[in-house]
Amino acid sequence: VRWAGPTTVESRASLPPLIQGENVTSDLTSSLGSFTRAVAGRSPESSTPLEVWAGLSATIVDRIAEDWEQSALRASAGRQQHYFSAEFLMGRALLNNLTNLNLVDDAKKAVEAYGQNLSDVLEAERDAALGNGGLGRLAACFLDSCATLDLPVTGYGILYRYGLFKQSFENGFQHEHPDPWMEEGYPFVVRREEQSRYVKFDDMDVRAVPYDMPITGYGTNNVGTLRLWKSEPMEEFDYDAFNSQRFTDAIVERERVADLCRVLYPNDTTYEGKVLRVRQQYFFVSASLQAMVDAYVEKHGDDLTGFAEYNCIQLNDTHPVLAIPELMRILLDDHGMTWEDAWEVTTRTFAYTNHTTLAEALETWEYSIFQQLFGRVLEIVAEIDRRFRIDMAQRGIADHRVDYLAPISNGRIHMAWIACYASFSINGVAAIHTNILKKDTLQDWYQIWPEKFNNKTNGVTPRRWLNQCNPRLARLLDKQVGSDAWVSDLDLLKPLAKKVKGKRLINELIKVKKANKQDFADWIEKRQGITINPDAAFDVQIKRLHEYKRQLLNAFYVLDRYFQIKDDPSLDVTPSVAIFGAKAAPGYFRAKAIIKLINEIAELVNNDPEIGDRLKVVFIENYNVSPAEKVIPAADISEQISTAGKEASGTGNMKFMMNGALTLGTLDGANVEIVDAVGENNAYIFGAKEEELPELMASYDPYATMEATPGLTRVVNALTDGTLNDGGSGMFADIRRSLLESGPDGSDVYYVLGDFASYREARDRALEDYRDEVEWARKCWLNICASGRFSSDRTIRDYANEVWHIEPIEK
Ligand code: T68
Repeated sequence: VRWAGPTTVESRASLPPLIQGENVTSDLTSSLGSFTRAVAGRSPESSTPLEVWAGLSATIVDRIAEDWEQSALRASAGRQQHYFSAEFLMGRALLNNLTNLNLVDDAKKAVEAYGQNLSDVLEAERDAALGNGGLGRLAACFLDSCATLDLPVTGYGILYRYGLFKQSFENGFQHEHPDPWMEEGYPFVVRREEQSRYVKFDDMDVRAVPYDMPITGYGTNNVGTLRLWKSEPMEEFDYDAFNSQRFTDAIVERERVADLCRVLYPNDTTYEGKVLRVRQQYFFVSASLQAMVDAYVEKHGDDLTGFAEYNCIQLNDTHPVLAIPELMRILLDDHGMTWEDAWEVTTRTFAYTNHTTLAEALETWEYSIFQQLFGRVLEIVAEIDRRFRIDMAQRGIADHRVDYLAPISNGRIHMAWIACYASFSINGVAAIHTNILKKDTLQDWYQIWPEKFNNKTNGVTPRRWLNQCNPRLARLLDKQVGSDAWVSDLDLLKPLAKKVKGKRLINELIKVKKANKQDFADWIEKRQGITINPDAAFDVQIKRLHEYKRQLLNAFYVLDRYFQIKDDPSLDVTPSVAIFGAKAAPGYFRAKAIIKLINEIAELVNNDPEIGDRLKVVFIENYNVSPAEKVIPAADISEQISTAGKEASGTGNMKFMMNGALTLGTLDGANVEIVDAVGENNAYIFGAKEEELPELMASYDPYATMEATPGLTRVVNALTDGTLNDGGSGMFADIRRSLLESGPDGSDVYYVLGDFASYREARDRALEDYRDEVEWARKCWLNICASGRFSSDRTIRDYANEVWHIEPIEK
């Protein structure tokens, strides 16, 4: 039974609930009453929706506590997988858990018994935004799949006090505000005081306290764990300092320790060499490894040579790569192993996932930072480096190559090189991305160790991204499949493709999309006061703001269309709404300029009566997991328009496909595989290809391209000719320079002007096709039915079979 949203509450009565009967509702009602009273200190009837949320959430934890304990016991009996990630972008938890436990209907009744409303209660929950974007959300989808597939996998990360900043628009400019996501209480994490560990830095020692989050699976009583570490002072309080009048010193020391976990760094693609960031990384990997090694010793004794038979660690990008020298340190110093034995264990333990080919994202740390923070870890890295150089020389690798690939060179520590050297598996996140790693980014490593390389195309969980966020479509799929089995086996949708000619079915699909669009229109009106026409085509680009993702290309299209209508006020175009959602890293000036630009274009277009419903622009403020759940089910067109070769995979593209939106995209990342799955006729592909770009760029003249493309000069000029106002910031002139000026800061390196004509043609064609409602819906249906390979269940099965070598736990 799933939550159908505030407008259409309808249970799936045909499906037997896991737990049946009146008793469940009355039990739940009485626990909800108790927990809410305990949290709020007043009756559930007069509690706020947030208090009822806390009461209901505590009720859920109460229900799963014993299954959780049993699952952890079973998992620790055999070989286990550990997922290390500095980010987990979990979003909301309550509805996810209610759905997994089949308690949605009972919860609704229980909440209503106290005169409250489940929709308001669910909407009161804050997103756990402990991640920046795709990388962090991928980690969250993976945990969901691992729990559903009964796999013994634990996630490890950091309990940030402030998640990704809250975004507001003031005068069209992005402003950032803190996001204290758990300060009003958060029942889904449990503090495990007795599992604390000490993490030592050369300049301070801190206590690491784990907060465990239960991860329920769908249709199983298996419950996985996400362990988030919080830093605390070694002692509760320094009473000596306090007594000797150094009260403020004692406080300052406490704050220094608390600082460690205070904030998630908001950069997604640029690397920043901040001491605090490397402290965070070391902190969570050291605490996690200590806990793992202790657990091993308790079970198997002090001989750690068999550690890698029972444990495997996936490194989510280079952020947790310090785990490599740290495991060496623990094995050498705490357990007296020889270097050779320790290295053998280490190199059989780690597997590394790369998420980007952008040079500016590669983490390298200044030697002096390691010196200041952890001299012993640096010694170990230096020894890895020394042995690496000998190893490479013996393999006959040229000196300059060895120097380039060494863990330490030019006074810096290269995290990706340590990862490649010490890991037994290296993977990219889409086929094209893995190929680029092999031929380009990591080519030397590929030449030495081709067998380490493998592809694991990303996926997304169909629980959150279809079953929960799109209950109308889910009900339609239930009917077509005959059960909800597709929720944990998305390949079951594949044979439904042959029903594409069915008139009734296609009409139902059209009705579902319409209702979803109406919901989104209502939601955005209430949230931001913008009125949109639900019959217009919803064209959506939601993702972090980055030049390579080319929100600018989209914005230029909108501006061009605006001018076309102004030139010919009777122009007959398919009405469309361009919907954006994006946060820019606070220090990324040009990304912020593009946000301001889109907001200015929205001002211009939305307030021009001559344009009417033909074109509207919506910028979803403070885009996050929850707003994504609102807009994806309502989308008609999915914008995936990165410069070919730049987007490692993309995962939003998969969520749109699952919800019946058609991809408008370049042949980049997982778009390539989406088109392969659904067929070229059911997507809109444009633009220069990855293999064509080097040659194109070599002779590229952005100015001449602009002039040769009808309408484009006017669009680019609008940046600076007074059409659009950047509030005197100079931002729009900077955008123009980035396109037209020569030199490394200009030159249109993301080929925006070069791809414009081809993009315009493809988007025009998509909008034209949109007019044929039935034909369009058929394409949507084929996309939905072909989306099975983009379930994270498939991705996780591949990791489990090919890299982790783990089996579902026996129940
Ligand atoms: C994304 N990377 C890729 N990085 O851009 C995307 N980076 O193509 C891919 O689908 C996704 O990873 C999952 O594989 C990121 O999201 C970050 O967020 C990030 C954060 C900190 C530092 C560097």
